[in-house]
Amino acid sequence: SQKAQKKVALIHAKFSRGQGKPGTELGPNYLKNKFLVSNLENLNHPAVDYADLEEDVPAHEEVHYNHNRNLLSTSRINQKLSKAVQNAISEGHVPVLLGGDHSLAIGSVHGTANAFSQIGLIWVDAHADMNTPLTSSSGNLHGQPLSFLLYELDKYLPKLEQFDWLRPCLSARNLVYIGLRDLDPEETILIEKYKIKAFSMSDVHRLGIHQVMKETFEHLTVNGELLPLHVSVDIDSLDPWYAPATGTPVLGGLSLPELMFIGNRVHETGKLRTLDLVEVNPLLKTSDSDVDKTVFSASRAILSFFGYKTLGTLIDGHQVPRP
Ligand code: EXY
Ligand code: MN
Ligand code: MN
Ligand code: MN
Repeated sequence: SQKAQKKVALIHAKFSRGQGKPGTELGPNYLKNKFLVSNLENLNHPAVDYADLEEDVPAHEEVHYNHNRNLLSTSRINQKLSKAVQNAISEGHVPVLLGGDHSLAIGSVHGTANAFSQIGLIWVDAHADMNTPLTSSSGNLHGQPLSFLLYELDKYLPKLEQFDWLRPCLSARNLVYIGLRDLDPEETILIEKYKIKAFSMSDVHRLGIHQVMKETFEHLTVNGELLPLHVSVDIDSLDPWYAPATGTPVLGGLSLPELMFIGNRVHETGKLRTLDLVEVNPLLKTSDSDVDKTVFSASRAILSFFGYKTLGTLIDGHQVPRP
């Protein structure tokens, strides 16, 4: 039998105020399904319900900054989330964030970064999520989490007293993007200026996903050792064929097998410390099969990071019966 492996600490992160479309707060209830839980068990990574976080600021108390909405609730819930992630890690678990919109990465990455001396962050997304409150045209905080997290971007952030608790915690050097295909002009400037490792969809096609992962791990290796990894998966990294029920779908994305390849390679390194799966919105559908497809893809994506392979799983003690 295999040696005991880390438990998965499921954090139900019911975020939706980082963007404008109701429904992402329902994501966790769909993502925690029987298929996910029973397969995690088979993979020797049993799941525990670790925390359940909701945005609880009444609408009339919400604070906005220019056109950027919901700073108070987003700050408060992320502060709680950061603590939950740090606690789960200190108890020896791997936190898995069931989102929720991508503004949850503020607390999630902050928690992981504060649990280790240095981490590597792999951001799998159609978008760069690197706007600041001054560059964002939408005013949605889910398009901005990295500007709150990176040391290098601190000087571009206006002073926001709601986020007094938050200090930048990650060097641009330790970030790798995979799947990019829809960037705002200032995001492209920042990626260029700080020489951020970014594999766009064209790079995925040019190199193949195998080479992309090889270069990703080389980039995140320091003094001969791969850094502890936080992987933030936006479901819109997938082509909308695989994940239609999401707020900002972009054609021309990753296939599910490519995303599962990313997950399998990360699992093989043994370095995964936190995983986010964000932006599933079960209300954004033209039919029920849109939700089914999206949840199917999201569940398999999560499982791939814990060793789920398309060839199947060897279950402890299972034998082929003989007559
Ligand atoms: N760049 C656009 C914005 O800042 O509004 C779109 C961002 C979409 C964010 C999704 C979660 O990745
Ligand atoms: Mn996205
Ligand atoms: Mn995103
Ligand atoms: Mn494992």
